[in-house]
Amino acid sequence: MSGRTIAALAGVACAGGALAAAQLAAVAVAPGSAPVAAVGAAVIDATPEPVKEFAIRTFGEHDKLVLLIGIGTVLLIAAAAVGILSRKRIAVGYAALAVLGTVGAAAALGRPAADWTWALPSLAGAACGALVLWLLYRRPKAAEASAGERPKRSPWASLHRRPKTIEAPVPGRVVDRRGVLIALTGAGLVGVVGWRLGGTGAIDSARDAVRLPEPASVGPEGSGLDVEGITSYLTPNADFYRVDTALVVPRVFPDDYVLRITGRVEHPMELSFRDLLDRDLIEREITLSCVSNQVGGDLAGNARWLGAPLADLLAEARPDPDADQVVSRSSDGWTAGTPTAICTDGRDAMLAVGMNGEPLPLHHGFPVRMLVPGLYGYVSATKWLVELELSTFTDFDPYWVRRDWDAKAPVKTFSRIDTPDPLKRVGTGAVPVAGVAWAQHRGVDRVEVRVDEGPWNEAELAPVIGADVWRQWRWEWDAEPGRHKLEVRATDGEGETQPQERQTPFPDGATGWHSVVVTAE
Ligand SMILES: Nc1nc2c(c(=O)[nH]1)N[C@H]1C(S)=C(S)[C@@H](COP(=O)(O)O)O[C@H]1N2
Ligand SMILES: [Mo]
Repeated sequence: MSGRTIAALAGVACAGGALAAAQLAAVAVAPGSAPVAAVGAAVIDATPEPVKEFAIRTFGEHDKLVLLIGIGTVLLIAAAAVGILSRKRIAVGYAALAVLGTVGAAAALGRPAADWTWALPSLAGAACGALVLWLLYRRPKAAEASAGERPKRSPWASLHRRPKTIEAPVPGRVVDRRGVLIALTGAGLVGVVGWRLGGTGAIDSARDAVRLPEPASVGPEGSGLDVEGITSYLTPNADFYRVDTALVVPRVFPDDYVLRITGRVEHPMELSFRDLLDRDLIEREITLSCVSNQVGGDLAGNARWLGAPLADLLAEARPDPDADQVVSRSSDGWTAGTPTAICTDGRDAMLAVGMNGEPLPLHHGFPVRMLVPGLYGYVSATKWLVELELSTFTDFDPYWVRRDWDAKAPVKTFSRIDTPDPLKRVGTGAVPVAGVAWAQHRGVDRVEVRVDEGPWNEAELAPVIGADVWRQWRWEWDAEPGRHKLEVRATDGEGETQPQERQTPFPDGATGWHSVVVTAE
């Protein structure tokens, strides 16, 4: 290995040592305070809207993984370059670590849930990185300044006795080859320990220990159509789409849980998790969908939710008459704003604790999330919910509204072809065409399919249990040989037909008919 490569690896070892130490320190402070997590979260918050849309469109639910890989790659390249430069000027290495520590600490302090201790992991990490740098890079003695010479003493010498060979000399410092190996291994080990200790073990056990009470009121059970390839009527928890800004999943322990009802209310309240479970809970099937869903997209799911009715809680808190917005706040500071009038108009708005018979999964808001049928998730479905603040639409802009998304976003009527697959070859004759359609809180009354822009054909619909759930549909197509375009459109319970005109998800939800092209032969 050339001296350059060793120096590059030494740079990576310093950065790795810094990040691993910080990861370990973050176990004691908070998972979100680790520098990569904090910087990643800050990047998510600062990303301009078009880039964010691009990321969701391109990477879907893997957007966070892609971000982490991106940050990791940038760090790796920068660390290698700094490692090489540090041979000539060691100050470059110390300066780079100082920048890493400062940026990490600043990003962590900027998180909504942060207190001053959140700066510590980044600072401790930078200090450890500096120590590794000091240990690895040393000034060669004049006598060693030719290749193959052995150093007399290095800082490592106190840790392991045998002298080691040094790299071809460059003016400046030389890097201890074996020290690099030790430092890389050490950083890896500390990183793994930090990662494991910071894992979800404790919160998983807390979730396993939750016993959900029986609901006081049980809603009807819907059912689906039996067609191969159609979206299942109820979405299993493991398959339910996930959208949020949380790079590190918030860990909210039921034992410490407090929900605060604050702001423009006559009677501010605090409820424990137990207080919520002890209320008369309702269980309802509700379809949740995301405003970022594209035509034909799958950012929607249907589950049986168990929760405390929101309207009753608000009634107890007695909102001021002018408090037209309920701001719901998550433990990581994310906010949504929902019209008070909609929360209290009789629909099944709830603070959910259960999803398909289980406590909420971690990724879906454990232990408590909000749900309001008929509204997109970003204006209603706050996960890891810790506060309801009665406010007004003039006084407060929640997270996505500050980023120019619409403040009041009812779900748009939507229909999707699940089968046949686009561009797939099908047989001729009877081919089932099927999918789902939704228009939460207005309901789906009709779904129509057409072939090659011919006349519309009415599809068969699954039995309806209410306006808040999606409906599966099915139509039997008599396919003739050749390439064909299939299109679908739905009509909601108010008689409005889904518009053909294509609109992007920004700022209040996509529109347009979904189509697939298939070849029959
Ligand atoms: N705390 C928090 N809650 C949140 C979000 C978020 O970013 N943070 N995203 C919202 C959005 S945009 C949607 S579409 C739904 C998605 O809920 P799910 O991940 O359970 O499907 O959660 C909502 N609740
Ligand atoms: Mo969303």
